[in-house]
Amino acid sequence: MITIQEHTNNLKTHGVTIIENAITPNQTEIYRNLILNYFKDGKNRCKGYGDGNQTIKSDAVNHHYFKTFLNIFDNKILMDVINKLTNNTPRWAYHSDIHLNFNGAKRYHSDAQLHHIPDKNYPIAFNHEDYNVYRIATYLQDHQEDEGGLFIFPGSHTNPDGDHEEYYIGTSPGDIIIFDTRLYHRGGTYSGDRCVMFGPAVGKDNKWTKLHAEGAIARQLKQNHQSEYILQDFIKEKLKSLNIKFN
Ligand SMILES: O=C(O)CCC(=O)C(=O)O
Repeated sequence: MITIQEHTNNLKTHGVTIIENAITPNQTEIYRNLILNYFKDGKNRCKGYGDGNQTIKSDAVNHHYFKTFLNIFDNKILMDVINKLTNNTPRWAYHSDIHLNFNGAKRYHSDAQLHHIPDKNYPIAFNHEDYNVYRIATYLQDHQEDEGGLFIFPGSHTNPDGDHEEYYIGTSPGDIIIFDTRLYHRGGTYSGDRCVMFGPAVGKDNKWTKLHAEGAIARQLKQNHQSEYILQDFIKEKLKSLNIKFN
């Protein structure tokens, strides 16, 4: 079994680590069905993304329907890794997305969110050594034998201009990927229904995580056609119980 120290070393060096079998098969199936039902029969399209017909839900864990996704934080290894990465000062980064067969992320990109802050002109691939925000992703079907999982350039989170070799992460359902939001990554292709929870994100309690949150909120409001961001009480309760700051 990988130790907490090894997980954090992986994240520092490669920008990614995987917690295997973190979610039970039963729970994985429940999550997958939640996503399939949410988008079933043309429902709940994302109005503020692309052609307005995409099957993504931005800021999804802040939506009552998806609230059980927060149970991933009951995994002790996940929280131990987060606490170690953030020197026990985890801060909520207000950033989560749910996807079904989403094709908008097939090209390499980083998930830095600062460029979404209006009028600040941060570059798209923002990088700073204290920008330590991590996303927690889970693919809800088996990608061990295909290329439907996540492709990354290991090390690109700290050295975006380096010569990196592509690496494929083919997870089993129930595995959790933690990655540095600066890491260059892209989604793979899959012939079946591809259900993905991408995010939520948590960072160190510093100004970069606050700016990440500001950018993520601006993007999500736009995509959800909302004018005011409201963090739901069920999230606040959960974050308090986990000692994750959000104010
Ligand atoms: O579709 C995927 O597997 C990756 C999604 C992604 O990279 C993103 O939403 O930033």
